[in-house]
Amino acid sequence: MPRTFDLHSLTRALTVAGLVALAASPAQAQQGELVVYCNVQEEWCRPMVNAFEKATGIKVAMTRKSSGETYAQIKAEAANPRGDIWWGGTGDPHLQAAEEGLTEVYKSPKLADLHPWAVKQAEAAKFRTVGIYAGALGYSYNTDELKKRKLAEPKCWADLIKSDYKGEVQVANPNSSGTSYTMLATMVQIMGEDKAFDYLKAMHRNVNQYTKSGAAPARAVAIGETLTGITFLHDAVPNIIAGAPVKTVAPCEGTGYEIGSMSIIKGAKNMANAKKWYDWALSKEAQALAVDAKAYQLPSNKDAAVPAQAPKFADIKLIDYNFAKYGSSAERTRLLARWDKEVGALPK
Ligand code: S7P
Repeated sequence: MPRTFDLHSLTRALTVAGLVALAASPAQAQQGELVVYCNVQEEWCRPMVNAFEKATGIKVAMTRKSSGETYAQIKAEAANPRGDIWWGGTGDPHLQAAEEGLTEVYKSPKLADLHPWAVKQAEAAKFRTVGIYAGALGYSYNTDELKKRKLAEPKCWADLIKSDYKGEVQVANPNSSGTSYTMLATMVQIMGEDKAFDYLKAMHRNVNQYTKSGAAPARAVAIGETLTGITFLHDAVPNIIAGAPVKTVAPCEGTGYEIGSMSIIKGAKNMANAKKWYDWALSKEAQALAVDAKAYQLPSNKDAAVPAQAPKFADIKLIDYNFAKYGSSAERTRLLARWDKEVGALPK
């Protein structure tokens, strides 16, 4: 008699086999997963993910985007969050997300190990974010290209709107890029809002491209695609170390800075693992990974070594950047809308 196909027994057998396989699977599967939205350069995101997976057995799915883009994604996904942890990126959009309730309150036991500026960032957001590094804004220029054009060394923001720099300034779009929003908010704080917009309109005549990513102009400077590029100063350092003909400028009028931040996404599906990442990322061991990744920000853990090549705040004329104001939802939304209308919309 032919054997009959017994669906019930087959399902039971497969279920048992599945359970056995699960019990025998490596630590990774048992520890679950984590979805990381990473905003620093890919070269730093990747080793962070690898080291965390190794330390915890948690499987990480990571995507890299710019800060403004990640903020917009988290907002769009708020009803059904797909990310767990937002690691890195300029502090302003993290503060905006905190104010809008898009991120989770968490007081890490590691807060005690951090510099006051990183804790201040957490307090400003009622513990919905925290500082993980700091870096100053400025620009870099290609020394070979400068010589070819027989120009004097630029030193100030004012140099970037001179007619000699027509088509020779590159900067990101402040909607996608936290770097560029920091520049916009910096100009407003240095010059006052109307003068800042006059300056940005004048700079628009010299801009060859508004990139999506904030660090891209530093790479374009290194290969001589543009004479100058506005970025965080630390984003130009790897190119200088690699031997590119590049110099950085901490502008004479003064400049703003970022407190790179980290937040847990509200409603994270892997909440316990998100907290594990959060505590781990604040440790000196995790922050030490930056140097190998050629990331030269100032770390927030007091015991983490400061990379020798990191631009020193003591050498830079820093403004007293008002993070609470320029990271507020109303101010950030309003300034970006004004930039779109008065600068982004101008013909090239
Ligand atoms: O490259 C490092 C870095 O400059 O990138 C982060 C930030 O997301 C800037 O990128 P976008 O301008 O593209 O958003 C900074 O926080 C970090 O220092």
